[in-house]
Amino acid sequence: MPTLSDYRHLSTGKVRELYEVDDELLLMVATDRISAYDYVLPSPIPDKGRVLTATSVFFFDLLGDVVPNHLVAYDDPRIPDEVRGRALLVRRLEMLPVECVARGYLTGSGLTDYQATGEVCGIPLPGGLIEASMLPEPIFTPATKAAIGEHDDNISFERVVDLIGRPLAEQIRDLTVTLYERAAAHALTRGVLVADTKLEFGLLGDQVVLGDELVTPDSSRFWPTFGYRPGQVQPSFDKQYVRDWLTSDASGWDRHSGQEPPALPDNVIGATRNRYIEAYELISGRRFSDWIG
Ligand code: Q0Q
Repeated sequence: MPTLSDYRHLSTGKVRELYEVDDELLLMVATDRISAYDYVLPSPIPDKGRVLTATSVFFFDLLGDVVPNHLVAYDDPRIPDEVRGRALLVRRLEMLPVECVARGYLTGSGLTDYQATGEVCGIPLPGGLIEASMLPEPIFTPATKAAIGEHDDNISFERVVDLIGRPLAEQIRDLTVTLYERAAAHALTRGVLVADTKLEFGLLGDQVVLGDELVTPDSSRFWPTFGYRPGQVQPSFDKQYVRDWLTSDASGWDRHSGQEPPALPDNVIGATRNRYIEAYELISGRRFSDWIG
C-alpha cells in the first residue's frame, strides 16, 4: 500500500490537494479545511473531506449518463490509507481554462453584475430580480480562474469561444446547464436547494470529460428548501453556523479588519460537521456511517 509521500504533490487548493500517481492518474484529496469569507479557517471540520468526497461520488454516479467523467476509483489499493474515503483516483485530463458555472438563482457575483448592468456574463435578465430570485431558466455564467485568494472573473460566452473555440464552448455550456438541472432537480426532492454549481471539464484526446469535484457544498451553494424566500440572503445549508458565529460578538472578529479569523468553538465545529453529513444523507439517501475511511 503506497503512502501519500510516494506521490508527487502537484497543487494545493484552499481545501484540497492534488498528487500525481503516474502519467495517467492523479489523486485528488479533500481535506477537512473549511473556508469562510475568503479565509481558510484555523479549525478543521472533522470528516468534511470524507463527506464531500462521498457527495462527489454520488453525483458522478447519478449523472454518469450525461457525460463521461474522470473518476477512476474511490476505494483502490493505490489510494493511501491516510486519505482513504477522502481521495479520488482520477484520470489526468487536459483541463480547459474555464470555470463552468450554472446558476438557477441570482446571488453573489451574479447578483452584483445584474444590479450593475442588468446582465450576467452578457446574458440580459428580466427586470425586478432581487437577492435569491429564481431565474426564469438556469444560465451558464462562466469565469476564468483567479489567482489563489482572488475571486474568479465572470466572462461572457463569446470570451469562452475566444479561449477554446465555439464547438467546445457550446458543448461545455450545454453540459454545464444539463448537469446543474439534473442535480438541482434531484436535490430539491430531498429538501436541498442547489442555487448554483461550478464544474470543470477537460479533454482526454478529443473527448470532453467532466473533472474536479461534483455538486459539493464547496463547489455549489446549498440552501435549505424549507424557508426559501427571495429578497434576503439565504442561509447556507452547511456554513451558516460558521458564518453566524464569526460575525457575532462572541468571535471578537471583524471580517473587514484584514485579521485572520479566530478558531471556532467546539459546538460550532460539531454542528457544522452534522450539517455536512445531513446534506449528504438527504441528497444521496445513503448513511454516511456506511462510507469508507
Ligand atoms: C486538476 N485541479 C483542481 C485542484 C488543487 C484540485 C488540476 N482530472 C484532472 C484534474 C482534476 N480534477 C486536474 N488536472 C488534470 N486532470 C484539478 C482545481 C487544484 C487541488 C485539487 N487542478
